[in-house]
Amino acid sequence: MKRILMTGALGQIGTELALYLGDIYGRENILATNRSEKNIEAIEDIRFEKLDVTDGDRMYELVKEFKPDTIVNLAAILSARGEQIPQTTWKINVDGVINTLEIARQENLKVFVPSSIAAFGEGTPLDNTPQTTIQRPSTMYGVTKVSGEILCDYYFKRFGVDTRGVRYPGIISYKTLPGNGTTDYAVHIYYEAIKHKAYASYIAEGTQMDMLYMPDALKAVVDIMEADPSKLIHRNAFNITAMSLTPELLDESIKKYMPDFKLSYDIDPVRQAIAESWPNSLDDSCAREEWGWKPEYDLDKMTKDMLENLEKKLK
Ligand code: AKB
Repeated sequence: MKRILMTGALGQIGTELALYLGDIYGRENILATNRSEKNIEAIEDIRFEKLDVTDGDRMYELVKEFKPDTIVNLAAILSARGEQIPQTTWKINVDGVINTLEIARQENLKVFVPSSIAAFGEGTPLDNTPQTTIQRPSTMYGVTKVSGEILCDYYFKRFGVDTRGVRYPGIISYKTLPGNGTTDYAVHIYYEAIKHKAYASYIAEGTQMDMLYMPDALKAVVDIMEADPSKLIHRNAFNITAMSLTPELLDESIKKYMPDFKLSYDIDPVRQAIAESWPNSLDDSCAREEWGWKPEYDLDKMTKDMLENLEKKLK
């Protein structure tokens, strides 16, 4: 991976990944694209072009001109927003992957497409969820993520396109807010801790979901893309996780640094039902064995870093 075109580059992961990849491969070797220009200042001097991933012609034009060797396709509508606009979610999340894969096939490019814990659902074993298991998601976002996983496998097996990817759990970060998913509460709790020393969680006590701190999510992209292909048995949709969290575990951790923090509950039934259909904890041993996945941040290390950085950002 030397020259990279990113889609969805102004979202929660994209803004940080653009700068991270720019530091490693050179900022002139990154082309950040996004449907809107909102948040453009977050990617500093990285080149930006407007791109709606459902427009394959425009994507191809940009590839012809920029000549990347890799496309990182992050453009996606997340789980909670996806339930409000399911048809648009299908178009953006699946057409974006198909357009990426078709162009990669024609131009011999590598591809990174992230999947999600949302790709699991009814019938999936929820504890220590295996790499390969039943996938019957209950959200449109989840349906599109399973489709993306299968499409990436198909393009690798049928056409030899070098596709790779991980299943992201909830990602916690302080630079750009997530775009209306189910795991967002685990980000909001830190913002509200700094602003009001209190948070009302829309996810119920005892609800477990996997999470990852942003620096580990970024490193995963480079590690999987640079991994020795002869060691990859799975290639796409590797389970990765750093911690399985509940609202009360976050509360306990925040209280270590802010003893007067107060957690309460105001449950959102839609997001609660989605959370209950997702794994409690993932088995990420395939990622560990095949390309050395090993997260650096645990809950308390992440909490300390989040609170310190949000204190600087919000005060
Ligand atoms: C969401 O909550 O929708 C996302 C995800 C887990 O993919 N953060």
